[in-house]
Amino acid sequence: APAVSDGPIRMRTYDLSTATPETRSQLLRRPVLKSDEMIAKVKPIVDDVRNRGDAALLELTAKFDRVQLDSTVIFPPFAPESMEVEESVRQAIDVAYANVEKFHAAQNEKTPLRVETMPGVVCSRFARPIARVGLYVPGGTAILPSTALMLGVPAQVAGCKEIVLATPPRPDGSISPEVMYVAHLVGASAILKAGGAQAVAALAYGTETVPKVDKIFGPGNQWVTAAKMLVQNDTDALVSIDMPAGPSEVLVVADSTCNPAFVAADLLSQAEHGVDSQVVLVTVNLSQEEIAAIEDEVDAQARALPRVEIMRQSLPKSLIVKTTSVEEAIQFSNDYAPEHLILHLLDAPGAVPLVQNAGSVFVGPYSPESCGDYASGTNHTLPTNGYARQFSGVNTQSFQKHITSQEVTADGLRVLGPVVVTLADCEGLGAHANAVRIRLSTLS
Ligand code: HSO
Ligand code: ZN
Repeated sequence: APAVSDGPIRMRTYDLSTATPETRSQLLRRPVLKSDEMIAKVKPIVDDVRNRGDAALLELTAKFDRVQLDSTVIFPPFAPESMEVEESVRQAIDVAYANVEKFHAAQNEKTPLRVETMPGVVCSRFARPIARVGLYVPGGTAILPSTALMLGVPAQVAGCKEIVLATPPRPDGSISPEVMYVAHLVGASAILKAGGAQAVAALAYGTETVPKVDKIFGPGNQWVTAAKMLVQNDTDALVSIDMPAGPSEVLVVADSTCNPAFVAADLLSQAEHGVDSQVVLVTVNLSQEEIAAIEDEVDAQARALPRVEIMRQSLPKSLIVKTTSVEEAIQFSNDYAPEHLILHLLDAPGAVPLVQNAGSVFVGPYSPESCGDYASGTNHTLPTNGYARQFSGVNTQSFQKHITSQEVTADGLRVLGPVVVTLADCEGLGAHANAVRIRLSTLS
Protein backbone atom coordinates (compact mmCIF):
# COMPACT_ATOMS: atom_id res chain seq x y z
CA ALA A 1 0.00 0.00 0.00
CA PRO A 2 1.22 3.54 -0.71
CA ALA A 3 2.64 5.39 2.28
CA VAL A 4 -0.05 7.71 3.63
CA SER A 5 1.33 10.90 5.12
CA ASP A 6 -0.64 12.17 8.06
CA GLY A 7 0.89 15.62 8.69
CA PRO A 8 -1.19 18.79 8.83
CA ILE A 9 -2.73 19.79 5.47
CA ARG A 10 -1.43 23.32 4.94
CA MET A 11 -1.32 26.01 2.26
CA ARG A 12 1.59 28.42 1.68
CA THR A 13 1.18 32.01 2.96
CA TYR A 14 2.47 35.24 1.36
CA ASP A 15 2.11 38.86 2.41
CA LEU A 16 1.32 41.00 -0.62
CA SER A 17 2.61 44.20 1.02
CA THR A 18 6.14 42.80 1.33
CA ALA A 19 6.17 40.62 -1.80
CA THR A 20 8.66 41.65 -4.50
CA PRO A 21 7.29 42.14 -8.04
CA GLU A 22 8.92 38.79 -8.92
CA THR A 23 7.12 37.01 -6.08
CA ARG A 24 3.84 38.68 -7.01
CA SER A 25 4.06 37.49 -10.60
CA GLN A 26 5.08 34.05 -9.30
CA LEU A 27 1.87 33.95 -7.26
CA LEU A 28 -0.20 34.68 -10.37
CA ARG A 29 1.33 31.81 -12.32
CA ARG A 30 -0.35 28.45 -13.03
CA PRO A 31 1.51 25.19 -13.52
CA VAL A 32 3.08 25.22 -16.97
CA LEU A 33 0.95 23.59 -19.62
CA LYS A 34 3.34 22.09 -22.15
CA SER A 35 0.92 22.54 -25.03
CA ASP A 36 3.48 22.03 -27.82
CA GLU A 37 4.67 18.75 -26.34
CA MET A 38 1.13 17.52 -25.77
CA ILE A 39 0.03 18.46 -29.28
CA ALA A 40 2.93 16.43 -30.70
CA LYS A 41 1.88 13.47 -28.53
CA VAL A 42 -1.78 13.50 -29.56
CA LYS A 43 -1.09 14.00 -33.28
CA PRO A 44 -0.55 10.29 -34.10
CA ILE A 45 -3.81 9.43 -32.29
CA VAL A 46 -5.77 12.14 -34.08
CA ASP A 47 -4.28 11.13 -37.47
CA ASP A 48 -5.08 7.47 -36.85
CA VAL A 49 -8.78 8.19 -36.22
CA ARG A 50 -8.87 10.55 -39.15
CA ASN A 51 -7.37 7.94 -41.50
CA ARG A 52 -8.92 4.72 -40.26
CA GLY A 53 -12.17 5.94 -38.65
CA ASP A 54 -14.16 3.49 -36.56
CA ALA A 55 -11.52 0.75 -36.65
CA ALA A 56 -8.96 3.08 -35.06
CA LEU A 57 -11.52 4.42 -32.59
CA LEU A 58 -12.38 0.88 -31.38
CA GLU A 59 -8.70 -0.08 -31.08
CA LEU A 60 -7.79 3.08 -29.16
CA THR A 61 -10.74 2.65 -26.81
CA ALA A 62 -9.59 -0.92 -26.12
CA LYS A 63 -6.07 0.38 -25.49
CA PHE A 64 -6.77 3.45 -23.33
CA ASP A 65 -10.11 2.64 -21.67
CA ARG A 66 -9.59 -1.15 -21.62
CA VAL A 67 -13.01 -1.78 -23.13
CA GLN A 68 -13.64 -3.83 -26.26
CA LEU A 69 -16.73 -2.30 -27.90
CA ASP A 70 -18.59 -3.55 -30.98
CA SER A 71 -19.72 -0.06 -31.88
CA THR A 72 -18.97 3.35 -30.45
CA VAL A 73 -22.16 5.28 -31.14
CA ILE A 74 -25.63 5.08 -29.58
CA PHE A 75 -28.52 6.84 -31.28
CA PRO A 76 -31.87 7.79 -29.71
CA PRO A 77 -34.34 6.68 -28.58
CA PHE A 78 -32.14 5.56 -25.68
CA ALA A 79 -33.21 2.39 -23.90
CA PRO A 80 -35.19 3.30 -20.75
CA GLU A 81 -33.09 0.90 -18.64
CA SER A 82 -29.90 2.70 -19.75
CA MET A 83 -31.11 5.91 -18.05
CA GLU A 84 -32.63 4.51 -14.90
CA VAL A 85 -31.47 6.69 -12.01
CA GLU A 86 -32.41 6.88 -8.37
CA GLU A 87 -35.59 8.92 -7.86
CA SER A 88 -33.91 11.60 -5.68
CA VAL A 89 -31.15 12.02 -8.28
CA ARG A 90 -33.67 12.28 -11.10
CA GLN A 91 -35.55 14.99 -9.25
CA ALA A 92 -32.32 16.88 -8.51
CA ILE A 93 -31.28 16.67 -12.17
CA ASP A 94 -34.73 17.94 -13.16
CA VAL A 95 -34.43 21.01 -10.89
CA ALA A 96 -30.89 21.72 -12.13
CA TYR A 97 -32.08 21.31 -15.72
CA ALA A 98 -34.95 23.76 -15.17
CA ASN A 99 -32.69 26.43 -13.61
CA VAL A 100 -29.93 26.11 -16.20
CA GLU A 101 -32.56 26.14 -18.94
CA LYS A 102 -34.20 29.28 -17.51
CA PHE A 103 -30.94 31.22 -17.31
CA HIS A 104 -29.67 30.13 -20.73
CA ALA A 105 -33.00 30.57 -22.54
CA ALA A 106 -33.04 34.16 -21.22
CA GLN A 107 -29.70 34.70 -22.99
CA ASN A 108 -31.37 34.13 -26.37
CA GLU A 109 -31.93 37.46 -28.09
CA LYS A 110 -35.62 38.23 -28.35
CA THR A 111 -35.37 40.48 -31.41
CA PRO A 112 -32.52 40.96 -33.84
CA LEU A 113 -30.47 44.14 -33.54
CA ARG A 114 -31.61 46.69 -36.16
CA VAL A 115 -30.02 50.14 -36.62
CA GLU A 116 -30.71 52.76 -39.29
CA THR A 117 -27.20 54.24 -39.56
CA MET A 118 -28.29 56.80 -42.20
CA PRO A 119 -31.73 57.44 -43.70
CA GLY A 120 -32.39 54.43 -45.94
CA VAL A 121 -29.43 52.44 -44.63
CA VAL A 122 -30.54 49.68 -42.27
CA CYS A 123 -27.98 47.37 -40.64
CA SER A 124 -29.05 44.31 -38.66
CA ARG A 125 -27.55 41.42 -36.79
CA PHE A 126 -29.24 38.12 -35.99
CA ALA A 127 -28.22 34.87 -34.32
CA ARG A 128 -28.32 31.43 -35.94
CA PRO A 129 -27.45 28.15 -34.23
CA ILE A 130 -24.26 26.27 -35.02
CA ALA A 131 -25.81 23.25 -36.71
CA ARG A 132 -23.72 20.39 -35.29
CA VAL A 133 -21.97 20.48 -31.94
CA GLY A 134 -19.84 17.98 -30.01
CA LEU A 135 -19.95 17.98 -26.21
CA TYR A 136 -17.09 16.31 -24.37
CA VAL A 137 -17.99 14.97 -20.92
CA PRO A 138 -14.86 13.77 -19.09
CA GLY A 139 -14.62 10.39 -17.38
CA GLY A 140 -11.75 10.03 -14.95
CA THR A 141 -12.10 10.09 -11.18
CA ALA A 142 -15.73 11.33 -11.05
CA ILE A 143 -18.80 10.85 -13.24
CA LEU A 144 -20.00 14.23 -14.44
CA PRO A 145 -23.67 14.39 -15.45
CA SER A 146 -23.49 18.06 -14.41
CA THR A 147 -21.07 18.75 -17.27
CA ALA A 148 -23.44 17.03 -19.71
CA LEU A 149 -26.13 19.40 -18.44
CA MET A 150 -23.96 22.54 -18.62
CA LEU A 151 -23.06 21.83 -22.26
CA GLY A 152 -26.29 20.21 -23.41
CA VAL A 153 -28.78 22.81 -22.16
CA PRO A 154 -27.27 25.83 -23.95
CA ALA A 155 -26.89 23.73 -27.12
CA GLN A 156 -30.55 22.85 -26.89
CA VAL A 157 -31.85 26.37 -26.19
CA ALA A 158 -29.56 27.83 -28.88
CA GLY A 159 -31.31 25.54 -31.39
CA CYS A 160 -28.42 23.30 -32.48
CA LYS A 161 -29.71 20.58 -34.80
CA GLU A 162 -27.24 17.84 -33.96
CA ILE A 163 -25.88 17.39 -30.46
CA VAL A 164 -23.23 14.66 -30.19
CA LEU A 165 -22.23 13.87 -26.63
CA ALA A 166 -18.87 12.12 -26.22
CA THR A 167 -17.80 10.42 -23.00
CA PRO A 168 -15.48 7.50 -22.21
CA PRO A 169 -17.24 4.18 -21.57
CA ARG A 170 -17.18 2.52 -18.16
CA PRO A 171 -15.29 -0.79 -17.75
CA ASP A 172 -18.42 -2.74 -18.78
CA GLY A 173 -18.74 -0.66 -21.95
CA SER A 174 -21.77 1.31 -20.79
CA ILE A 175 -22.33 5.02 -20.05
CA SER A 176 -23.49 6.08 -16.57
CA PRO A 177 -27.30 6.22 -16.41
CA GLU A 178 -27.12 9.79 -15.04
CA VAL A 179 -25.25 10.99 -18.14
CA MET A 180 -27.66 8.99 -20.33
CA TYR A 181 -30.63 10.65 -18.62
CA VAL A 182 -29.17 14.14 -19.18
CA ALA A 183 -28.41 13.24 -22.82
CA HIS A 184 -32.06 12.34 -23.19
CA LEU A 185 -33.24 15.60 -21.51
CA VAL A 186 -31.12 17.83 -23.74
CA GLY A 187 -32.15 15.98 -26.90
CA ALA A 188 -28.74 14.52 -27.81
CA SER A 189 -28.78 13.10 -31.34
CA ALA A 190 -25.92 10.66 -30.70
CA ILE A 191 -23.69 9.46 -27.89
CA LEU A 192 -20.10 8.65 -28.71
CA LYS A 193 -18.64 6.09 -26.30
CA ALA A 194 -15.07 7.31 -26.47
CA GLY A 195 -12.80 9.65 -24.59
CA GLY A 196 -9.45 11.38 -24.92
CA ALA A 197 -7.85 12.63 -28.12
CA GLN A 198 -9.53 9.83 -30.08
CA ALA A 199 -13.00 11.16 -29.21
CA VAL A 200 -12.04 14.70 -30.20
CA ALA A 201 -10.66 13.45 -33.51
CA ALA A 202 -13.84 11.48 -34.24
CA LEU A 203 -15.97 14.58 -33.55
CA ALA A 204 -13.73 16.82 -35.68
CA TYR A 205 -13.48 14.59 -38.77
CA GLY A 206 -16.40 12.19 -38.36
CA THR A 207 -16.08 8.46 -38.99
CA GLU A 208 -18.31 5.89 -40.71
CA THR A 209 -20.63 6.03 -37.68
CA VAL A 210 -19.68 9.19 -35.75
CA PRO A 211 -21.26 12.39 -37.11
CA LYS A 212 -18.78 15.18 -37.80
CA VAL A 213 -19.45 18.40 -35.84
CA ASP A 214 -18.76 22.11 -36.38
CA LYS A 215 -17.66 23.04 -32.85
CA ILE A 216 -16.31 21.02 -29.92
CA PHE A 217 -17.04 21.98 -26.31
CA GLY A 218 -16.10 20.77 -22.89
CA PRO A 219 -13.39 20.34 -20.32
CA GLY A 220 -10.93 17.50 -20.36
CA ASN A 221 -7.45 16.42 -19.42
CA GLN A 222 -4.28 17.56 -21.20
CA TRP A 223 -4.85 15.02 -24.01
CA VAL A 224 -8.33 16.28 -24.74
CA THR A 225 -7.25 19.92 -24.61
CA ALA A 226 -4.26 19.32 -26.89
CA ALA A 227 -6.43 17.42 -29.38
CA LYS A 228 -8.96 20.27 -29.41
CA MET A 229 -6.19 22.76 -30.10
CA LEU A 230 -4.77 20.57 -32.86
CA VAL A 231 -8.02 20.01 -34.78
CA GLN A 232 -8.96 23.68 -34.43
CA ASN A 233 -5.84 24.56 -36.42
CA ASP A 234 -6.59 22.08 -39.23
CA THR A 235 -8.52 23.83 -42.01
CA ASP A 236 -9.59 20.40 -43.34
CA ALA A 237 -11.46 19.73 -40.10
CA LEU A 238 -13.19 23.13 -40.29
CA VAL A 239 -14.03 22.96 -36.62
CA SER A 240 -13.78 25.42 -33.72
CA ILE A 241 -13.54 24.92 -29.96
CA ASP A 242 -15.03 26.65 -26.92
CA MET A 243 -11.78 27.57 -25.17
CA PRO A 244 -8.45 26.14 -24.11
CA ALA A 245 -9.02 24.36 -20.76
CA GLY A 246 -6.64 23.93 -17.85
CA PRO A 247 -7.00 22.59 -14.30
CA SER A 248 -9.98 23.94 -12.37
CA GLU A 249 -9.40 26.89 -9.96
CA VAL A 250 -10.99 29.02 -7.27
CA LEU A 251 -9.97 32.29 -5.64
CA VAL A 252 -11.70 33.13 -2.37
CA VAL A 253 -11.57 36.66 -0.92
CA ALA A 254 -12.32 36.80 2.81
CA ASP A 255 -12.44 39.55 5.44
CA SER A 256 -12.88 39.25 9.22
CA THR A 257 -16.68 38.92 8.87
CA CYS A 258 -16.20 35.55 7.12
CA ASN A 259 -17.19 32.22 8.59
CA PRO A 260 -13.89 30.25 8.63
CA ALA A 261 -15.73 26.95 8.20
CA PHE A 262 -17.52 28.23 5.06
CA VAL A 263 -14.27 29.57 3.60
CA ALA A 264 -12.44 26.30 4.25
CA ALA A 265 -15.30 24.29 2.75
CA ASP A 266 -15.20 26.38 -0.43
CA LEU A 267 -11.43 25.94 -0.78
CA LEU A 268 -11.80 22.18 -0.35
CA SER A 269 -14.65 21.83 -2.85
CA GLN A 270 -12.20 23.00 -5.48
CA ALA A 271 -9.20 21.12 -4.09
CA GLU A 272 -11.00 17.79 -4.44
CA HIS A 273 -11.31 18.06 -8.22
CA GLY A 274 -7.77 16.96 -8.96
CA VAL A 275 -4.19 16.99 -7.73
CA ASP A 276 -3.53 19.93 -10.07
CA SER A 277 -6.53 22.01 -8.85
CA GLN A 278 -5.60 25.64 -8.11
CA VAL A 279 -6.85 27.06 -4.81
CA VAL A 280 -6.11 30.63 -3.68
CA LEU A 281 -7.31 32.39 -0.51
CA VAL A 282 -6.89 36.17 -0.49
CA THR A 283 -7.38 37.63 2.98
CA VAL A 284 -8.35 41.23 3.74
CA ASN A 285 -6.92 42.45 7.07
CA LEU A 286 -7.10 39.04 8.74
CA SER A 287 -4.99 38.56 11.85
CA GLN A 288 -2.64 35.61 12.18
CA GLU A 289 -5.17 33.97 14.52
CA GLU A 290 -8.02 34.44 12.03
CA ILE A 291 -5.92 32.90 9.25
CA ALA A 292 -4.96 30.04 11.56
CA ALA A 293 -8.65 29.41 12.26
CA ILE A 294 -9.29 28.97 8.53
CA GLU A 295 -6.22 26.74 8.17
CA ASP A 296 -7.36 24.55 11.05
CA GLU A 297 -10.79 24.23 9.44
CA VAL A 298 -9.16 23.24 6.13
CA ASP A 299 -7.14 20.55 7.87
CA ALA A 300 -10.02 19.22 9.97
CA GLN A 301 -12.61 19.22 7.18
CA ALA A 302 -10.20 17.70 4.65
CA ARG A 303 -9.49 14.74 6.93
CA ALA A 304 -13.18 13.94 7.14
CA LEU A 305 -13.78 14.10 3.38
CA PRO A 306 -13.71 11.13 1.00
CA ARG A 307 -11.19 12.61 -1.45
CA VAL A 308 -8.65 13.66 1.21
CA GLU A 309 -5.77 12.03 -0.68
CA ILE A 310 -6.36 14.30 -3.69
CA MET A 311 -6.49 17.35 -1.39
CA ARG A 312 -3.23 16.32 0.29
CA GLN A 313 -1.59 16.81 -3.09
CA SER A 314 -3.46 19.89 -4.35
CA LEU A 315 -3.47 21.98 -1.14
CA PRO A 316 0.30 22.24 -0.55
CA LYS A 317 0.53 23.85 -4.02
CA SER A 318 -2.19 26.34 -3.02
CA LEU A 319 -1.74 29.86 -1.68
CA ILE A 320 -2.88 32.21 1.03
CA VAL A 321 -2.21 35.82 0.02
CA LYS A 322 -2.54 38.54 2.68
CA THR A 323 -3.83 41.98 1.66
CA THR A 324 -4.96 45.06 3.57
CA SER A 325 -7.99 46.25 1.58
CA VAL A 326 -10.82 44.95 -0.58
CA GLU A 327 -9.45 47.02 -3.48
CA GLU A 328 -6.02 45.42 -3.17
CA ALA A 329 -7.57 41.95 -2.88
CA ILE A 330 -9.75 42.36 -5.97
CA GLN A 331 -6.84 43.90 -7.88
CA PHE A 332 -4.87 40.72 -7.17
CA SER A 333 -7.86 38.63 -8.23
CA ASN A 334 -8.21 40.63 -11.46
CA ASP A 335 -4.55 39.98 -12.23
CA TYR A 336 -4.99 36.27 -11.45
CA ALA A 337 -8.23 36.09 -13.50
CA PRO A 338 -9.70 33.09 -11.66
CA GLU A 339 -12.19 30.63 -13.08
CA HIS A 340 -14.30 31.01 -9.92
CA LEU A 341 -14.25 33.99 -7.54
CA ILE A 342 -15.99 33.69 -4.16
CA LEU A 343 -16.57 36.81 -2.04
CA HIS A 344 -16.79 36.33 1.73
CA LEU A 345 -16.93 40.05 2.56
CA LEU A 346 -18.95 42.40 4.76
CA ASP A 347 -20.21 44.04 1.56
CA ALA A 348 -19.80 41.30 -1.02
CA PRO A 349 -22.23 42.81 -3.58
CA GLY A 350 -20.35 46.11 -3.25
CA ALA A 351 -17.14 44.43 -4.43
CA VAL A 352 -18.67 43.03 -7.64
CA PRO A 353 -18.29 46.30 -9.63
CA LEU A 354 -14.53 46.07 -9.02
CA VAL A 355 -14.30 42.65 -10.65
CA GLN A 356 -12.74 42.86 -14.12
CA ASN A 357 -11.53 39.30 -14.79
CA ALA A 358 -13.28 36.13 -13.55
CA GLY A 359 -15.23 33.23 -15.03
CA SER A 360 -18.08 33.33 -12.52
CA VAL A 361 -18.57 35.18 -9.21
CA PHE A 362 -20.15 33.79 -6.01
CA VAL A 363 -21.42 36.65 -3.89
CA GLY A 364 -21.73 36.37 -0.12
CA PRO A 365 -21.54 33.59 2.47
CA TYR A 366 -24.52 31.60 1.19
CA SER A 367 -23.33 31.31 -2.43
CA PRO A 368 -20.90 28.38 -2.49
CA GLU A 369 -19.30 27.45 -5.80
CA SER A 370 -21.12 24.12 -5.54
CA CYS A 371 -24.40 25.91 -6.36
CA GLY A 372 -23.00 27.14 -9.67
CA ASP A 373 -21.29 23.82 -10.32
CA TYR A 374 -24.61 22.01 -10.24
CA ALA A 375 -27.87 23.81 -10.17
CA SER A 376 -28.28 27.58 -9.68
CA GLY A 377 -28.53 28.25 -13.41
CA THR A 378 -25.10 29.65 -14.36
CA ASN A 379 -22.72 27.57 -16.44
CA HIS A 380 -19.79 25.71 -14.91
CA THR A 381 -17.74 25.46 -18.10
CA LEU A 382 -15.52 28.48 -17.48
CA PRO A 383 -12.17 29.88 -18.57
CA THR A 384 -9.17 28.69 -16.54
CA ASN A 385 -5.44 29.37 -16.56
CA GLY A 386 -5.93 33.17 -16.70
CA TYR A 387 -8.04 33.02 -19.86
CA ALA A 388 -10.84 34.82 -17.98
CA ARG A 389 -9.01 37.94 -19.22
CA GLN A 390 -10.38 37.40 -22.72
CA PHE A 391 -12.84 34.48 -22.65
CA SER A 392 -16.40 34.17 -21.34
CA GLY A 393 -17.68 30.94 -19.87
CA VAL A 394 -19.84 28.73 -22.07
CA ASN A 395 -23.19 30.44 -22.68
CA THR A 396 -26.03 30.34 -25.18
CA GLN A 397 -24.13 32.52 -27.68
CA SER A 398 -21.27 30.01 -27.64
CA PHE A 399 -23.62 27.74 -29.63
CA GLN A 400 -24.59 30.42 -32.12
CA LYS A 401 -22.97 32.75 -34.58
CA HIS A 402 -24.19 36.16 -35.56
CA ILE A 403 -24.98 37.12 -39.12
CA THR A 404 -25.12 40.78 -40.08
CA SER A 405 -27.15 42.18 -42.96
CA GLN A 406 -27.85 45.51 -44.60
CA GLU A 407 -30.66 46.80 -46.71
CA VAL A 408 -30.06 50.05 -48.56
CA THR A 409 -32.87 51.86 -50.34
CA ALA A 410 -32.42 54.01 -53.46
CA ASP A 411 -32.57 57.11 -51.26
CA GLY A 412 -30.07 55.49 -48.92
CA LEU A 413 -27.67 54.85 -51.78
CA ARG A 414 -27.96 58.49 -52.88
CA VAL A 415 -26.38 59.55 -49.55
CA LEU A 416 -24.13 56.54 -48.83
CA GLY A 417 -23.00 55.88 -52.42
CA PRO A 418 -20.70 58.92 -52.86
CA VAL A 419 -18.93 58.05 -49.57
CA VAL A 420 -18.26 54.51 -50.81
CA VAL A 421 -17.12 55.73 -54.24
CA THR A 422 -14.60 58.09 -52.63
CA LEU A 423 -13.18 55.35 -50.38
CA ALA A 424 -13.05 52.77 -53.21
CA ASP A 425 -11.24 55.24 -55.48
CA CYS A 426 -8.87 56.00 -52.61
CA GLU A 427 -8.00 52.29 -52.38
CA GLY A 428 -7.66 52.07 -56.15
CA LEU A 429 -10.44 49.47 -56.36
CA GLY A 430 -12.33 50.65 -59.41
CA ALA A 431 -14.75 47.72 -59.61
CA HIS A 432 -15.95 48.52 -56.10
CA ALA A 433 -16.57 52.16 -57.08
CA ASN A 434 -18.24 51.01 -60.27
CA ALA A 435 -20.75 48.80 -58.44
CA VAL A 436 -22.04 51.99 -56.80
CA ARG A 437 -21.68 54.39 -59.77
CA ILE A 438 -23.58 52.05 -62.08
CA ARG A 439 -26.53 52.26 -59.72
CA LEU A 440 -26.25 55.98 -58.96
CA SER A 441 -26.34 56.68 -62.70
CA THR A 442 -29.82 55.11 -62.86
CA LEU A 443 -31.06 57.35 -60.04
CA SER A 444 -31.77 60.94 -60.97
N1 HSO B 1 -15.99 23.00 -10.58
C1 HSO B 1 -15.94 22.28 -11.83
C2 HSO B 1 -17.28 21.80 -12.31
C3 HSO B 1 -17.87 20.66 -11.51
N2 HSO B 1 -17.90 20.60 -10.17
C4 HSO B 1 -18.51 19.55 -11.93
C5 HSO B 1 -18.58 19.51 -9.82
N3 HSO B 1 -18.93 18.85 -10.89
C6 HSO B 1 -15.31 23.17 -12.90
O1 HSO B 1 -15.91 24.39 -12.99
ZN1 ZN C 1 -16.61 21.73 -8.93
